[in-house]
Amino acid sequence: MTLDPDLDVRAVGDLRPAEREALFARDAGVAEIRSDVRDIVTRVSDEGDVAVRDFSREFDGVEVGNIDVTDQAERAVEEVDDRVLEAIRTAIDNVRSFHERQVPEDWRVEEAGRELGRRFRPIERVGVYVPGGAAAYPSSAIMGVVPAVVAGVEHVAVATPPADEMNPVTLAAIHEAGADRVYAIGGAQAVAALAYGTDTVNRVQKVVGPGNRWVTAAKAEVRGEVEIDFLAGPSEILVLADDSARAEYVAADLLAQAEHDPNASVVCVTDSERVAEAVVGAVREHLPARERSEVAREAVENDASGVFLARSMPEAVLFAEEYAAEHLSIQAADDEALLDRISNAGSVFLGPYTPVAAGDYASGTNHVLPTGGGARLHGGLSVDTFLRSSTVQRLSKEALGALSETITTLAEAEGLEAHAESVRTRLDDEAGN
Ligand code: HSO
Ligand code: ZN
Repeated sequence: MTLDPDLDVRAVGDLRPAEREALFARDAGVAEIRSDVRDIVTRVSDEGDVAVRDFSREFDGVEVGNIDVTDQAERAVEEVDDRVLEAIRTAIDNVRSFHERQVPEDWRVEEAGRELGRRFRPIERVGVYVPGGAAAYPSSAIMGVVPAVVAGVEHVAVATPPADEMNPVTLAAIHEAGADRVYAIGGAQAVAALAYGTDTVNRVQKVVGPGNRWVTAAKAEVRGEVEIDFLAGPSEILVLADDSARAEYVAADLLAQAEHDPNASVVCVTDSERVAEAVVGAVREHLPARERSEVAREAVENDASGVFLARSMPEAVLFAEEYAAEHLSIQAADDEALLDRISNAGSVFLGPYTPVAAGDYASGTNHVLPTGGGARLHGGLSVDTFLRSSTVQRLSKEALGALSETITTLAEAEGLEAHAESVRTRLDDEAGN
C-alpha cells in the first residue's frame, strides 16, 4: 500500500456545493450511534456498577477489579520517569497561571441608591473525562482538571478507560493536576456513571472533557440530567497563510493534527499559489515517514481536509470564518490585521514560532476546544465552565421611588397587579421611613 497521500491544491472558487457542505458542516459521526448509546446510558443508570463492569468487559476487554483507582493514581507519580513528571508539572504550572487570569472578581456598583452586582461561585461536583483507549492523553487530564481546581470546584472526579495495565503517565497527570477521585471507566458508560452515580461513583453536576464519538454521544444523551461543556469531536486545524508563510512549518502543523484521528480535519487556505504548492509538496514528502502515517493519510484525504487557493486574502479570511476551526493558525506578514477580521475560531496561533502543539501541551491555553463549527457559538474549556453566577441588588427607598412608575406601568401592562402592589406597599408605608 502506498502512503503517498492523495492531495492536490484546489481553488476555493471551484468547490462544488457538496464539497463546501462537507468542509463547513463537519459531523463527528455521533448521530448514527445515538440509539446504541441510549441503551448503555439507561443500563448504567438502572444497574450501576454491575452494568459498568459488564461494559468494561465488552468494550475494553477488561475484568475491572477496583473501579475507584484514586490510590493507584497517587502511586503512579512514583512510577513515571523524572523527565516526564517534570514536563507534567511544567505544563500544569503554565496552564494554571493562564487560567488564574480568567477568575472573575465579584463586583458591585452603586448609582443613585441602586446597588447592583454579580458574584461567582464554583459548581461543587464535576466529572472530567480523560481519553485513554486508542490514544492516551495525559495532557487532556491537565486541561480538564486544572481549570476546575482553579475555579474552586470542591470535588473533581476523573473517569478514564480501564486497562490491565493502566497508563501511569495519564494517572500521574490526573493526580498532579489535582483530581480527588479517579475511576477506571471509559466510553459512554463513564459519562453515564458520572451523570447518574453508582455505588462506587459519586454523581456529579457537570461532565466535561473530550472523548471519542461514544463519549460525545453519551454527553449529548445525559445533557439535561447534568450540565455538559460542549460536544467535542476529532481535532481540526485551519492554517490561513499568505505568501510569507513557511510551507514546511504549515505542513508540520497539518501533519501534527492529522496524526490524532482518521477523521481529523486539516486545512490550509492561502492566496499564494507558490505556498499552496509547497505545502502540498511538504505534506506529501513528510507524511510517509511519520510514525502515525496511516492515520495521518486518512485525515489528509478526508472530505473536511485540503489545501485551498483563494483569489485574495479577504476570500481566504471568509473561508476561515465559514470553517470556524478548532485551531486557527495565521501564518502571514500582517497576522493581527487578519485576526481583526476573524470571529470564529476556538484557539488562535500567531506567527512562525507558535505551533499548535504548544497549546496542545504546555503554553498554558486550553486544548479542549469547540470542533465541528462550534466556534461560531462558543469558546473552549475555561474557568467559566466551572462557575455559575448570581446577580445581587439592594435599592434605597428613593431608588425604588425613582423606578416605581416604570415598574408599575410594565406590571400593569402585563396584567400582574400584585407585582405593582409589591412596589406601592413599600412606598406608601410611612413606618418604613
Ligand atoms: N490537539 C488536540 C489535543 C491534544 N494534542 C492532546 C495532543 N494531545 C485537541 O484538538
Ligand atoms: Zn493535538
